[in-house]
Amino acid sequence: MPPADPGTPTLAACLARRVTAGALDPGLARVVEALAACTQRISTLVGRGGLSDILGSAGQQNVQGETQKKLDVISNDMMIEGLAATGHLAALASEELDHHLPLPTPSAKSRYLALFDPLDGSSNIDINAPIGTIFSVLPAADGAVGDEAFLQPGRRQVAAGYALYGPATELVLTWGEGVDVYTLDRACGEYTLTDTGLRVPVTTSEYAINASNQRFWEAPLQRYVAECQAGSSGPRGRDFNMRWNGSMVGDVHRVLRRGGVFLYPRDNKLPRKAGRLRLMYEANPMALLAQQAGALATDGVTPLLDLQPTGLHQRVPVVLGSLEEVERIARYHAPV
Ligand code: AHM
Ligand code: MG
Repeated sequence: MPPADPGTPTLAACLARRVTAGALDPGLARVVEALAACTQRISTLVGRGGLSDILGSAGQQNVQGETQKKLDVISNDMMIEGLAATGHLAALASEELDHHLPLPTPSAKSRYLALFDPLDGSSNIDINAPIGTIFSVLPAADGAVGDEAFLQPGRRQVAAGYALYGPATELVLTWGEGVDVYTLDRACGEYTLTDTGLRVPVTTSEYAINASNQRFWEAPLQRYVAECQAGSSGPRGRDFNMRWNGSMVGDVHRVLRRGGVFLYPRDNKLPRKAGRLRLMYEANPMALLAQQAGALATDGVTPLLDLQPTGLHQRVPVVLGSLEEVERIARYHAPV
């Protein structure tokens, strides 16, 4: 393969530079390097589509009662295999595993916990539409680790990001110091820095929601969407556009890139569930990315990053995006 373009730093070079500057713990760099390598492998597989035996159902359910696709299972196995040997992870947790998986950590220092949704947007797999991998890294305390060790508020994340498998594969990453985008250069097999310091516009005229659930939404969301739909003839005084990818990675990526608000609210379709999306490995990493890009992510009222988790697979309502819209929705939730 040809070498990477020397003018555009690779992820490996960016990690090495931060480690040398003392800005990044080498153990964490190793963990992120391994996460990125896993997503490269998944990207290669996804890119083969129907040429590999990866499409369709795996014929089994995960802990959340969802039917797993073959690619959910294969991606999960790839993530576990790729992360097991870093020597810096005390344990990992996945959407596809009932409980955490402890790992051997030869290093007493630099212990971390990794959480991931190995293949987000599963319903898009068989139609060749955008899908992704979402990940979060938390610090690990000394000693034995159980599921409860993962139940740390999102503000404690030391790294978070996702890979989007779209027309291009992009890795979007934060250490809590801004958001960088790396594009997979298929010619040299390296993630290459293509954008840095993403900023989400404060004002937007675009929203994203699965409108087929409208009759189940609570009053504040009914009001918000009705006002967007009323457009220039309603109280907002301007027309809005709606987009829905069916993959959180695809929808959040659009919001990070050009602004907008992504909504998966609490509804009364399944009142037992607080929402559709999972706090620990979907909402929290996206919330850190949003916050680092100048946007905001709440459950309608409270910033997601402030929530004290109560379960590994806990679900949460998500309101994420351009500041003005997320703040407006919080006002609509305020008691009158
Ligand atoms: P998954 O992790 O099983 O793929 O489920 C999460 C996905 C999100 O990516 C997306 O925002 C949402 O589910 C789509 O839900 P819907 O089927 O209501 O469109
Ligand atoms: Mg998901």
